[in-house]
Amino acid sequence: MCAETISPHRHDVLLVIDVQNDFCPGGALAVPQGDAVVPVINRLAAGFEHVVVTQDWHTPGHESFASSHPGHDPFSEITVAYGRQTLWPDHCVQDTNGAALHAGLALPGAELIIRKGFRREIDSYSAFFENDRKTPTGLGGYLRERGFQRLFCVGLALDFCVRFSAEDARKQGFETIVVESACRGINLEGSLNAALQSMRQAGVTLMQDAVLA
Ligand code: VGL
Ligand code: ZN
Repeated sequence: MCAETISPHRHDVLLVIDVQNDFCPGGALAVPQGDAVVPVINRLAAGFEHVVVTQDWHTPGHESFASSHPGHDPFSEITVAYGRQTLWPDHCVQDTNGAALHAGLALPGAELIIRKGFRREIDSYSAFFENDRKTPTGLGGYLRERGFQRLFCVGLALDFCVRFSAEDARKQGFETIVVESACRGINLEGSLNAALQSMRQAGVTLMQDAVLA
């Protein structure tokens, strides 16, 4: 893997997406090697003045859970009010251990934790807009008001929450970089390749690996 050197400056933010127990091995919606991102993110975070964290934060009985739709299996799709929605195993239920950030994350200076997916009827992959693509989380306004210009996105899962967050960040006018070595994907029916292609098309910069200068 070819590592690029980065020197974060004061208008840069490291956006750490959904590094939660349920997305790590042993969790309810485990991403293969999900926990491998933890030391990579910790190393990167040490070089950033500004770190923002997201947390998937669902109600019990959330609409995105297969268990809320009798007869439908996890990883199948249904149509809901806002369009197609993949159904997931119950995960990241508010205030449970599965929803907690991975204990190995060392982000003492994180300035904001933004929670998403907390409305029972709407899922939210993106850190900016929920899956109806209309309901804002407020993150765009926060980042603009703070004068940030460039976002480095890392975390889980590369083909869902990282992808949609990065694409929305770009649409919101932020220069957006995804560091792949600090992400892992679920890869549901080719979703990993689709995500990489879609992010490139959206103007997101993909870095295979990054080390601090
Ligand atoms: C995620 C599926 C469901 C993610 C969250 O963090 O990528 N994926 N909820
Ligand atoms: Zn979720």
